[in-house]
Amino acid sequence: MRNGAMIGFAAGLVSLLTPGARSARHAPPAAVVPNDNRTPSGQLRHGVLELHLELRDASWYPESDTGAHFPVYVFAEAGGPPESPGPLIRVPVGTEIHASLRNTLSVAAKVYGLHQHPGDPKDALSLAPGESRDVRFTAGTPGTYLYWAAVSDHTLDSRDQAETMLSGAFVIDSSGAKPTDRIFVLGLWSKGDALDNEIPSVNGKSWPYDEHLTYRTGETIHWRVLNPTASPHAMHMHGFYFDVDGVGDGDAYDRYASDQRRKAATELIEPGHVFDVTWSPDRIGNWLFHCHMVAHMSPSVVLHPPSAQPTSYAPGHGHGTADQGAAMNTMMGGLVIGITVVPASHATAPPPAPSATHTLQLVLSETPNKVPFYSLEVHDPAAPAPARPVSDAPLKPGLVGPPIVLTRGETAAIEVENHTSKPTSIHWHGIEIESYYDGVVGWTGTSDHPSPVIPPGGSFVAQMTPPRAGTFIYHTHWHDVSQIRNGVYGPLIVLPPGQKYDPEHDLTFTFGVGNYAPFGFVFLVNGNPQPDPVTLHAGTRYRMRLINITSNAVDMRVRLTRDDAPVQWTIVAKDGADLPPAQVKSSVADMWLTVGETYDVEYEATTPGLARLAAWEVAFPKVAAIPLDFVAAHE
Ligand SMILES: [Cu+2]
Repeated sequence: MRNGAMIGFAAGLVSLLTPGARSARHAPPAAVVPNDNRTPSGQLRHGVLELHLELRDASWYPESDTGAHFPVYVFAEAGGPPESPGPLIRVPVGTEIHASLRNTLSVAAKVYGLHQHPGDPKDALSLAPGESRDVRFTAGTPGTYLYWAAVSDHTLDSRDQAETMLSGAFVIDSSGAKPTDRIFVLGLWSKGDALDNEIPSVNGKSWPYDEHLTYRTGETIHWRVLNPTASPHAMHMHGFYFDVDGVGDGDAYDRYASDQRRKAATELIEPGHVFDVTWSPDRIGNWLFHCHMVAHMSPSVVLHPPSAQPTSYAPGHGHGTADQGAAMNTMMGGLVIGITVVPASHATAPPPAPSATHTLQLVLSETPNKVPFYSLEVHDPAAPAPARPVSDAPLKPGLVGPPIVLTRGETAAIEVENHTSKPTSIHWHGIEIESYYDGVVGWTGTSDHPSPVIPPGGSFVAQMTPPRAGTFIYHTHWHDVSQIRNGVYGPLIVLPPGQKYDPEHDLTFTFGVGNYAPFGFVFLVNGNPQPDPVTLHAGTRYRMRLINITSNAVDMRVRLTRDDAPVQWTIVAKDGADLPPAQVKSSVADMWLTVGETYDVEYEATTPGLARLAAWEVAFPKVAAIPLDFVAAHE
């Protein structure tokens, strides 16, 4: 997926070694101004947009305006400051665009996407150093598009270092539309191929220095999310679903018919792609929309080398009010958007929380110097403890927590007891929960009453009344990769009222990762790198709950095969939300399952035989697979 070729920008390398050090004989390039994509660029008169763009050298400050900075190439509007993302091109359908492009760089560049949409994605304008060119075209079909440039022969998904910032949004509104949406252009600066070498950002800044959004309950919100980076991302919303209204590949856009819009809490976005969403918050408090890759939601190692990091990294007070700054001690960084939902002006006080009728405990403990380091138990008086998928065999550690089973509409109180030596916090992924219980320490809840850390020896009672039956996840929201790679997660299953949990026919496959001898870094199914076969029956319909709660497996593929060919199954739910009838159909059992995503599928083998459920990441050669042995139908 990613091309690791490193570009030897001499100036960049010098500046990386000694940030900010440049020859005194030259003025440093101007600082990049973060672009919130709210103001279209150019002059629109009588159906014609006059637009003058330049490619410029600039210094990018991903965090504070006085912090670490990097030499980059960016777009600018003539006479304006260098911007990241590039100046917003936004016009009504039918607009004629008259654009000029000037390359002020000392290197040649190719500019893509400045043409009628849809168009040929390979269509590029080549500009020698110092060269200017004019283009004229009609905007094209309404939708969300990208324009971008490279100073090499790299494609959009292999750009590196300074050229990764040469990206901008290009939106064509339908006739008469009054834009009230927000546009988020994802960023990923890199200095090599490893996740450790990246600086993720949104609209030109990294959390917590990016913009924080405030909405009212009941408001209808439209967002456009654009990914001109070299990596896929798994964009996850805390506490709410969004409806995916349309998707595009940057050059062609597909607006879904209303019965084909999917509900999602996590949406995969491939390099060069876009998606548009609509959502509406009905609960107040602080929330997040972020990439679920741990590497993209943690402080960038480029900006915060481990040697310089205190054990409890606090991003500080560089953005927003002092209160917000204090609330941001969440050890997050990068591709994270903070959202605060306030009551609508006419809002009445929320009804008092119902008292819990279902009380259970989730107990975290540890076994130092052993694998698994962490072990999780669920004590639920309402349910006999399901067999924990763990074995004493030394090669088969069970790095996964047992399922927690709740009932739709029933208030549950889950007491998380931390018997480990490390602080933690648990996030109830996908559940439409009150903000305070959502588990992002120091952020969710409110600034006066934020979600607390669960210290060693401490406990926290998370209360929730799930409004929806489906497949969810509980997992650590402590941004310490060792917890997510040591099994501090498990399936969270919500059943309709009256239904009993039936693990014979209701199967959960939780895909995770671990890193331990003798396997090294491995994929796990239900906590095991080499799980034992499961015996099932032909002629019986099974529900299979598929969960990706790895650390960074954003482009994970799942396939159910017999005789090496994928079978047909039926997808019935995504992220815990049942699919509407128009979207339920039989499909080939070969699909993406990005990190933080869940899917429920149904499958019935018509004849006995061995099947194999396998998951792997495109860029990573190891496969996690579980054999499913279908025996003759029950008599
Ligand atoms: Cu990401």
